[in-house]
Amino acid sequence: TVGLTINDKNVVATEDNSILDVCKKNGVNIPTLCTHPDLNNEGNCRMCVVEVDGEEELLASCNTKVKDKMIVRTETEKIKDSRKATLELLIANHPNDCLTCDKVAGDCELQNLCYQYDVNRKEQLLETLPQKEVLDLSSTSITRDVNKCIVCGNCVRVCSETQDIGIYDYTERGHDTVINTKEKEPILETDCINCGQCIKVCPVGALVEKNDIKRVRTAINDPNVHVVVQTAPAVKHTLGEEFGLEPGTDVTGQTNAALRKLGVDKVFSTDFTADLTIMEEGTEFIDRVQKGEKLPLLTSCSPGWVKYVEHNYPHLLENVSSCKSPQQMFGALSKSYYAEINDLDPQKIFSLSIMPCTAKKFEADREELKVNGLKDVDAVLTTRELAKMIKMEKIQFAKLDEESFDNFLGDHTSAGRIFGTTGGVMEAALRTVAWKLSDGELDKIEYEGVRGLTNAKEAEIKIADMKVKIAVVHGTAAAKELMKKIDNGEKKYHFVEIMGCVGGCINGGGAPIPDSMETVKKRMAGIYKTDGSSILRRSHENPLISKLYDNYLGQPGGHKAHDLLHTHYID
Ligand code: HC0
Repeated sequence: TVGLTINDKNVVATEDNSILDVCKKNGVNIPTLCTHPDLNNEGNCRMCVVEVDGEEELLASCNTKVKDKMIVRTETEKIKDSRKATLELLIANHPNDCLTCDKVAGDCELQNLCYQYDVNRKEQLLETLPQKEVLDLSSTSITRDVNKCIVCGNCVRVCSETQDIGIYDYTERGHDTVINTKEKEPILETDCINCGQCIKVCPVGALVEKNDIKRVRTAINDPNVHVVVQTAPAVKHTLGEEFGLEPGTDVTGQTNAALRKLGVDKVFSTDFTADLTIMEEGTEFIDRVQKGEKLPLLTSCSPGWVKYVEHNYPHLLENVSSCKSPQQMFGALSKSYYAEINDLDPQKIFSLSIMPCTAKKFEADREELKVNGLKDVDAVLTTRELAKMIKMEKIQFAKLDEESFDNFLGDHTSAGRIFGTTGGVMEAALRTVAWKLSDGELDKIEYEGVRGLTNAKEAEIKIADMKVKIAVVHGTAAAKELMKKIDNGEKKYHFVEIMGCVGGCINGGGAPIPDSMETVKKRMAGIYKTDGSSILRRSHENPLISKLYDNYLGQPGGHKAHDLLHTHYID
């Protein structure tokens, strides 16, 4: 350990820590634009400079290690002037469109720091610089405006290090350095899987989700359109963060109430069709095991992951479950089962979904998921977009009385809820598959081995006279490692759950920001807390699902279920 002083206060630290880390641990705030708790530091932004006795120049605290007897100051006039100058340079190159920027005020770190350091663009006699690039609107999930980029490098690192995809890179040199896609092509033409992790680490509005609020408003305000909404499992444990509640807090009831206040006609839940997915995917799994074909079965509910397979392992697409994701199953049922029961014209139903995921916008747009020419889901809003709408309507979210779901497509078991975290789909499937294969004898509920944030989890589970080999991975970097081994025969499994984002949907690209793995752990704990206190914890126990099969679908895996709930990816 070493002893040093920070702003005249003695502190103790270990030598391998940066000044920034030690300051943070001791409650000393240092502004940064290019650091993120889940990423390595590159020291690009120069906002975190500090004064160290004996050093002439200011030092970047993020990549300067502490030393014994160091004397550090974090907020002198010299430092403030330097930070202000850095900010002035950044905003001289930055579009002046804060009024209409999709990065919400308060979420834009650049704007926050300009307030803090009293940087006023009007005082500057700087010419408006020519626009460097046009807005990239090619992706259905991500909007990219190079003009707003401050070259912090966070998107480069998250895409290459965390996700191991790497569509972004630094281009040009010196003052002209910008971040662009590697071949400077539109996002749509890259290997982007739409996961949106780059949006979450962008400190400004250079990367945002494609804004679908206007389309949703238009539908809600049209008296001839019937708007039904589904909310994803992870949304129910993250939306509260936008209104000051602890990560993980279960806000299902308040979310239902807020959506009704926003004017949607019926409020339902993706957790319901997550239960349905288990019935369909469980049946598919048992069938493949009995026939010994297309194993391992790979889950299909994460659209970022499905896209990743299409790009990298097209020859393994057959292994991907034919089940549509719960989002799409819900959409398909809203325009068939729900429409029939309520004597509604499917053409007049607007199926809206609230997702923690930017890739869900892409999924909803896929041609091969249409039924009778109709899209299952008409619009997808991220958790952040829903929060924006709630704030714009001045709804006091945290004070709302809890409300329940509407009938038919809402109530669910907590097996559907745990889908929102890595390992959840597998655990929910095991709860039902074990019960089915053992003729109701095996009623194990909690499978600890598939839980947690370990990159790759695997287990061998004895069900009746079978040993089922399973694996769970999350984040495409870990998926890449596992897929290599599956592809070359080094690893053999029966069933593999893969989610495109580290931690699963609770860390989706549409989740509240800022967040980090620490936040993700709390969100995960919230989901398991709700699961632990639920009465119905296995998908096959959902009475609404039994009713759906009895009155409409017939058998799991049957003809009608196939038409509505299954697909074949044809990239
Ligand atoms: Fe997920 Fe889903 S669990 S992908 O993360 O399977 O986005 O929350 O809604 O569809 O249910 C996201 C979350 C979903 C779907 C479900 C699955």
